[in-house]
Amino acid sequence: MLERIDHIGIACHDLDATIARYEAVFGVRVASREVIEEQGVREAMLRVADAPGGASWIQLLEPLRPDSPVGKFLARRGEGLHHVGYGVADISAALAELGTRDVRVLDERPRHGSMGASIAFLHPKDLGGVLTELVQAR
Ligand code: V0V
Ligand code: CO
Repeated sequence: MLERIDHIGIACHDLDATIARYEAVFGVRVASREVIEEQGVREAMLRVADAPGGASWIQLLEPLRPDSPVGKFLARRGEGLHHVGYGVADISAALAELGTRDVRVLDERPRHGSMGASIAFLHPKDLGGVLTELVQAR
């Protein structure tokens, strides 16, 4: 089911400042910036590498409002690693399969994600404390 690591999501208070840090430290480039209202985030995707299965990304996340997943995470834990996104070939098939397993699927149907992807989340308490995202790239 899991084909590769698509991205890691990092929660931050100041998106522009954090982009500048990553650019300065690693020389990585922003490939995409979006506001994704449904998820309550303003985000940027920074390209890590073009591996054979496709690039992987650092996703920097700033909350649009305090009462959002990233806003609550920042208040509770501060800045840091928020989630891991795994690439899947067919997210609807993956969700159907996971429905028969012992894990809480937070999205019954895929949602709109960054760069035209389809995404769905799995509960961190069922996966070693790590919020887990499935990503079917566009
Ligand atoms: C919360 N908890 C986490 C966590 N967020 N643990 C690990 N990683 C996280 N990111 C823990 C928290 O410490 C609490 O544990 C417990 O879960 C309940 O936390 P809460 O603050 O009361 O939060 P809830 O229950 O209201 O919501 C938590 C969940 C929520 C995970 C259900 O954040 C959610 O639905 N997330 C999925 C959507 C999302 O995160 N979107 C933003 C990324 P203790 O302290 O009680 O032990 S958008 C994105 O990635 C996009 C668009 C993309 O990639 O394209
Ligand atoms: Co993500």
